Amino acid sequence: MKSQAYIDLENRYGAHNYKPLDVVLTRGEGIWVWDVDGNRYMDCLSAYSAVNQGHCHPAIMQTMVDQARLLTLTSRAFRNDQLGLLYKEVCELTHSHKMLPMNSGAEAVETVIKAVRKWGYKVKGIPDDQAEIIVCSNNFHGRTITIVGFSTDPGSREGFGPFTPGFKIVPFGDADALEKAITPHTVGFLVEPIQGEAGVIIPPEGYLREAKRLCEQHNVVLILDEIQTGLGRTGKLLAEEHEGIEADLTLVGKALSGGFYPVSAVLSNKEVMDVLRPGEHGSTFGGNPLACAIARTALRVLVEEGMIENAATLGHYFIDALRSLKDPKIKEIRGKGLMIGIEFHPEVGGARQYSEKLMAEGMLCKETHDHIIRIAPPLVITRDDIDWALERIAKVLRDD
Ligand code: IF1
Repeated sequence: MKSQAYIDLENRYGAHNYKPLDVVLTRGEGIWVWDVDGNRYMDCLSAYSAVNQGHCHPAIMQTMVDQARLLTLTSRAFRNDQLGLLYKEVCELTHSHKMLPMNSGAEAVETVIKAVRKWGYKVKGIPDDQAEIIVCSNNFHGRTITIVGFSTDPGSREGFGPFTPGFKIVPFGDADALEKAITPHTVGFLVEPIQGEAGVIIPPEGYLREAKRLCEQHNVVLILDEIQTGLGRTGKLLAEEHEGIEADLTLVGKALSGGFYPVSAVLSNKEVMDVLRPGEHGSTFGGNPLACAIARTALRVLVEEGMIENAATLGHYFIDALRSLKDPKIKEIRGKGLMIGIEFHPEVGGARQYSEKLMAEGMLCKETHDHIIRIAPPLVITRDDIDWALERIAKVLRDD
């Protein structure tokens, strides 16, 4: 079948909760994907940073096949020979002392909300049902009712109320506002080190360090959502490293499996997770042997194949080259590592047109919030690949 036939099927039988580009992909390898008509594209979204290791990484694929032949799911009623090994490898790699495995990023966020509230009641001594968690405006932490309830994006929350109470919203990047929002009932501060969906918004230098200091001062748990920024995307294993801090709780997901399987986790540097007792939290698939085996290899190749350092080096190269285009339509180029955003002036008429023009040139990107194009290729990209992309970006902007 050709692309249109697949598009017709999706339109006829599928819920319309997305507006995807009309490209029907059938194969991926490294930074490249192919559509059903045989056209090749550079994937500059990496499934929102879930494919940092590149599409269909052979070593991760082999692990998945081998483990799938052995044991896929036991439930946590029994133990398995992959979970403890993943715990050890993740905790040593991230300097964490405990890990709780889940499946989607949103489930990791919901897990941390439960854990930090219970820590507030049992350890910090906050009156029952009075726990407050501070989040930032323009946040994105997932799509559950509780999470969209503290979103400031009307499109994420309209029509889904009533929402979960107990959240306060402060401007991102403003440490004074954070300090003013802390009360004796505050149990946690949940924040993305760089706001991805908001358009690759990077906070002022020192903001996260000050947030860490304020959290320590007021006995508030600092929770960094590294589901998108983590695992090499910004040129460090975790984006917190750019500020030389360690969060109390860290959320990871997406590339934790290299795009092969939903795997997420809450990493804990504090006793917070010890408040969860047997039977108080879990999930059918959380910590299953297939997920754990895949995650172990996904982390191993990320480190052993130098992907993190590559993201740092080539991120600088890519951002500098984009800035040197000096195109008057571009308002700002933002980024850290290979997490890059190109913000256009509103007068150009929105960024979607550039997603579509770049697709015609063989590059798949995604616009966000009308005026921004996100550029986030797999971390296995080479300098030559980036030069290939730069030629096409320059052409699209020139021919505009
Ligand atoms: C969609 C956005 C990105 C995340 C952060 C938690 C989650 C995400 C920082 C939840 C997920 C995904 C969701 C996906 C598109 C993508 C996305 F556009 F929605 F906002 F990346 F920016 N924290 N982000 O980025 O993880 O439950 O999805 O596994 O909903 O279309 P999840």
